[in-house]
Amino acid sequence: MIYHIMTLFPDMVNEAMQHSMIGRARDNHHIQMNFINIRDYANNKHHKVDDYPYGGGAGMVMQPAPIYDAYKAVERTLSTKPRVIYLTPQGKTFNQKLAMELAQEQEMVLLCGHYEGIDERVIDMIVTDQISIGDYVLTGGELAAMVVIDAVSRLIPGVLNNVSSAETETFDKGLLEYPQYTRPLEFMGRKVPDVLVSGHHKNIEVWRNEQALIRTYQRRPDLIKHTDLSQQEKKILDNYCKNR
Ligand code: 6GU
Repeated sequence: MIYHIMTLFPDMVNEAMQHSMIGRARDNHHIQMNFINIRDYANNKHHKVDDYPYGGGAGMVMQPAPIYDAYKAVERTLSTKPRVIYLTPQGKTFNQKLAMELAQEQEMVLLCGHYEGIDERVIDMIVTDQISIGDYVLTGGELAAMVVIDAVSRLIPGVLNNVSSAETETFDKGLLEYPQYTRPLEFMGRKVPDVLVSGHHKNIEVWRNEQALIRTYQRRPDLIKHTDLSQQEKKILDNYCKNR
């Protein structure tokens, strides 16, 4: 996967994405990041890329020309038209399903806006997808681009050392994860649940499925569609509710 990141703050993204799994994925060439500094495409000697909004109002708006020229410079290096993702609170809310869809691409362009936004005309001309990472407002698209890159990259084969963990985790089955424990067996008087040290693999699996279901029911009832539950799962939740 090649991410072409169009931004006024390439160092912010580059430096943040040098650590842990994503840093290793870059070192191993499972993913590649190409930074395009939009300011390099400013056509004036002060390298100004924003101006006052027509019609008035607070803040500044990013001008269309530098963004258009920056995009065309990327496009010229590619043989096919990539998806061009504009990170904006006006976009479609990002989720695991969209991450899985984007992980199928060979490359993508991520456009990070700043100030009050980007001139609508260049959005109409080059953008294919608009994505928001949630219902709150950030100062720029860079953090959102990093969220998308992180969530997509971990789905690319070879990026996680554990092949199956990307598949079995939270949201794949539409449920939250079961609780995890490691050594010591007892911490400040609190013991690890007996079943996990029983060595009985079937019982462990049953217990984990129950925990995942109950936890989702407690914390994110919106994720549970009762029609999708098996008879067995309905029984687990009924039991849990009765014994509370
Ligand atoms: Cl993608 N950008 C900005 N600036 N704020 C956001 C966002 C994106 N998603 C949520 N808030």
